[in-house]
Amino acid sequence: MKKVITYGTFDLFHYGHLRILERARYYGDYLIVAVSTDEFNALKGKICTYPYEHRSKIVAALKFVDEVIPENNWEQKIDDIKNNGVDVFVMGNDWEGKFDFLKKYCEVIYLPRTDNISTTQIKEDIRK
Ligand code: C2G
Repeated sequence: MKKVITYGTFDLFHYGHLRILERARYYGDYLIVAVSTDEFNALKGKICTYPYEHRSKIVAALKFVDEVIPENNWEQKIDDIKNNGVDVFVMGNDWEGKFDFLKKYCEVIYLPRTDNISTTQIKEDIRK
């Protein structure tokens, strides 16, 4: 079984999130999504609208997501890849090159982001 992993906050879940997860899934047969905990988001300087419990359940409900794990820190990716037998690491290309150090452990793929949508944009739209 070819296993894929991807990471993210997935706050105010939107179509861009859906597309990256759907595309990631089809690089293998099993998709693990590591969702950033509220504590880790604070480290990333992100204040989430939805708590981890909600963000992780929304992602877990998607038919092409097989497993959700917490992302607690920047350092866990190598262990996640080794411990879960991951073959492919996928991220949106706003991260292009940032995770090339993982190429020693698995395939690293950056996919084009979905244009004109972001959690930040949604928050601004709601404020109008
Ligand atoms: N994304 C996308 N298109 C958008 C918005 C986001 O393809 N319009 C992708 C991002 O490139 C990322 C994923 O959706 O691969 C999740 O995005 P965020 O929730 O913003 O996650 P981020 O803050 O980038 O956290 O260790 C990695 C971090 O956890 C990534």
